[in-house]
Amino acid sequence: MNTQRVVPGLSCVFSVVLLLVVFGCSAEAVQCGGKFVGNAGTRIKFRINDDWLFIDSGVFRAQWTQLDDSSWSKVNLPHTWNAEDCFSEDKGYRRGVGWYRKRLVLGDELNGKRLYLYFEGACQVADVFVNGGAVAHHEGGFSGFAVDITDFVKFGEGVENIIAVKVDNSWNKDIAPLGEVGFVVYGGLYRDVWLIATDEVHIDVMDEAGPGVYIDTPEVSSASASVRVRGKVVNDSNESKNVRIVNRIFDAENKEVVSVKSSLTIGAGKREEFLQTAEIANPKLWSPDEPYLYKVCTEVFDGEKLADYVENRLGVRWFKFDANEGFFLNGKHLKLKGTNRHQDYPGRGSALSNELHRKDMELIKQMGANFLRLAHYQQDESVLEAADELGILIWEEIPVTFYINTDKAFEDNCKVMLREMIYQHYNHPSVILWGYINEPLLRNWDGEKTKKSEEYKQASVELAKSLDGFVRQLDPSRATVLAINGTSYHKIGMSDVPQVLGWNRYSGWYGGGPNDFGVGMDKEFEQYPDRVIIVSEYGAASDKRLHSLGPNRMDFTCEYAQMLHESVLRQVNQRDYIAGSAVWSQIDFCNPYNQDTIPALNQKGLLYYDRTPKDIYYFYKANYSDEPVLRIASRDWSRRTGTDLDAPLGSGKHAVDQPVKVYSNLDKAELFVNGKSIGEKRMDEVCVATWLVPFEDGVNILEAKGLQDGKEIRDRCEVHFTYRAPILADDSVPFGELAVNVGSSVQFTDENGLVWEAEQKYRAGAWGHVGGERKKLGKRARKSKNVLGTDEDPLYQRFLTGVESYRFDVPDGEYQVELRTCEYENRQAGERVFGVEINGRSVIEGLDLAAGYGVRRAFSKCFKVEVVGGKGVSIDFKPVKGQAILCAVRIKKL
Ligand code: GCB
Repeated sequence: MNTQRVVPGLSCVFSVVLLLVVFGCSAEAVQCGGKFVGNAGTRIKFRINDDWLFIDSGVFRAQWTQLDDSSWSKVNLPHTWNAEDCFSEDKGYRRGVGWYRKRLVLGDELNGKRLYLYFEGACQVADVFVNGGAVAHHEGGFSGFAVDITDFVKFGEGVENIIAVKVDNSWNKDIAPLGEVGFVVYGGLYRDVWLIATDEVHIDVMDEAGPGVYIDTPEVSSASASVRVRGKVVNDSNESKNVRIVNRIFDAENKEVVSVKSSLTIGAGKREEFLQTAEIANPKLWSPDEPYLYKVCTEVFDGEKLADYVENRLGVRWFKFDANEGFFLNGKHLKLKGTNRHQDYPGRGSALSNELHRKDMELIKQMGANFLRLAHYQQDESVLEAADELGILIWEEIPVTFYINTDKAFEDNCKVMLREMIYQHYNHPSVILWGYINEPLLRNWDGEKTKKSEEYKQASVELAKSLDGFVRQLDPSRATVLAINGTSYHKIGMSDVPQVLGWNRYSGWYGGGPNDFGVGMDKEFEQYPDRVIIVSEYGAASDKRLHSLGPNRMDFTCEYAQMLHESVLRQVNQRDYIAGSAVWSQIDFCNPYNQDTIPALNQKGLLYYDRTPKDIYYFYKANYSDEPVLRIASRDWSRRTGTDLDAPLGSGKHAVDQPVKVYSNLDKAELFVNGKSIGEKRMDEVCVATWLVPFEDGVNILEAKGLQDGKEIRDRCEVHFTYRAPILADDSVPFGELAVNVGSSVQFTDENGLVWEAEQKYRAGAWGHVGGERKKLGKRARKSKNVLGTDEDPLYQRFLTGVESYRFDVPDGEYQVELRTCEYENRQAGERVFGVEINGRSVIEGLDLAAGYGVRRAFSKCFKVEVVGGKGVSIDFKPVKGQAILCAVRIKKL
């Protein structure tokens, strides 16, 4: 392993150069109003992400300096050990201990400085050792923490310091989140780690790992803003010091706007607080449209010497919530157009670079959102920075979700998390809401939905009250919020605790229909007119491979998700008392306990997990963004099939009308199909217009055109359409291949682009099933439905049981028939046994899926069939014990 050397240069400018070039680590110099003012006396920050060693198990005394760690893996931070296993087929991921070690050489020049390790996040319990000695213990996986290592380190060329960190993400009853929470509690040092060196006189680094300087604007008008700067200065020397604190405020062009000074006497080894106020005349206000940022530079002088220097941002803005009219920013009404974000990323888990965090924020901004809930935990500093810079209002929360522990230790830990979150992110003008609980009555820690005892309910309310009061006291300048998912929270008195009530409302997904959304919200408003309401979650999951012309609740088709989002947003817009809404969620994310059409993924994102936008992303972009948007919403559905049932025999391939939506914020658009206009349409109030497109067999080129201020805006996409004759043996439409998603009302497109059509009953001349009952795997969304040994889960998750036969009235010739099936119940060997005959010839005998393959494991087999005498293909199921099961079938002309 490389040893990292950390030596400050003569000035910060030099240290950057030297460290980057010579020692390969990165340092941040201090800069004030465009010029470097740091010198060897001021703070230096080194990012120490590279060259760590890692072992994914508990090791006896891994902090020992002499430990032989040569077999450990070399890793760079950010790092998590759960990036892959959270997607494993058995629903689990490793929750346990991992150890990290790093060797650090500290130049003699650092001797006499105060030295700290700053961890932006370690999930979820961390024990930090330096040179074998225990230095710190931190609980909570989502906030930063600082560790004073000054008394534990050695200096000098060739002298290695061993930093060892034990990280443990085991389930811990005293630390939120508890149990099966719907996202991954990724273990590891998954955010940046810094070494900070300060003078003995310095702004406090250990103050809940916050910036040590806290800025707010108690009074703001367009004429002036009063700025309050509070801070904590530490004197770690052994003599009393008189220090001078200077705060300079710079505008976005780095021009000094105002400065204030004060002095403090700080006893040896003591910490003192300062408070200064400054006025900014005619302040430029911060808003999502114009996220104007000032900078507050804090200098601490020890005599004439600049001892410490930090920089913080300042956004001047004020806001209020109103129960009738919603949200106001800087005196103007602003509907919160929002979304939710989890922090994980394919192949990396939670260990994202700052650049990847930033990219997500840019995608959110590009969509036009002005509001984001950081669900369900504190997120990376770079996320908050991006929110300030891009102009996205933030709801940040701690990870108390689904279930609470009624013990005092749990509550105490929640308070630690709240304090850390508020201190660490206090200076971000984007933050308007601090959250502390999400749906605590939903589940038990083991993920089951159990009825909660009165005692538990009461304890939840008490916890809410205690946390709410705690937050109000720490930061009266923001509003408190919690999220509920039903009226049971009203009954126990929880809904009146926060200043803003978040409603997670999945009308049309987990139950009811999309229109129940508005009905339910109106009832709320009528009964509780004084509550400020925000819709904190709504949404529907979708899978790019699933489509339907008649979509249904929880069928995972893109069409159902589109319909639901369009309906809910329309209803939100119609109601002024709804302060705003946040889609669940911006991006698909990993949840090992979700076993939907793609196992271990929550598919309610507007973007796929790899960040490719779904069609529905453009619905929001059209509604939320001021940029011109014109998007044909059929990229996700680029392979279609259809039949003209009235087509006479021998009449060849027909065009078939199917709906295509365009999302646009232009007034109107014209749609062209294969070069021909099929008409102009006005967009409705949520930016949607639908055309019936006559799809021809083969590739169809769709083009949409519209005008914005005289400028033409265009979009183009291709849809491949396969025409299916109503009579399969019709010579004028030669038969090639037909695949069926048996037992399902939706079509499935496999990775080769083959469409497995929705199921139908047999009709003479055509195809379909005879007998059988449609069933699906798992009764509820959360029940395990993962089918092992395949990625084509939707083909197996819905099926027919008791099917008698499957028929295809194909013309004479040679065919390949593929049958797919799977045992879906916990059956013992011998409980379900059946055979299969094709055109009277036995092809499978005594198939016992449970015995031969196990439960929920995909089975498929192909057979050759010769069709003669116009008899078509009849696949007949012969039950021996129990009923036959068929999941999918495919027939291909050879
Ligand atoms: C919720 C939860 C969220 C889940 C979401 C869902 O109500 O707050 O954590 O991920 O529903 O997808 O079911």
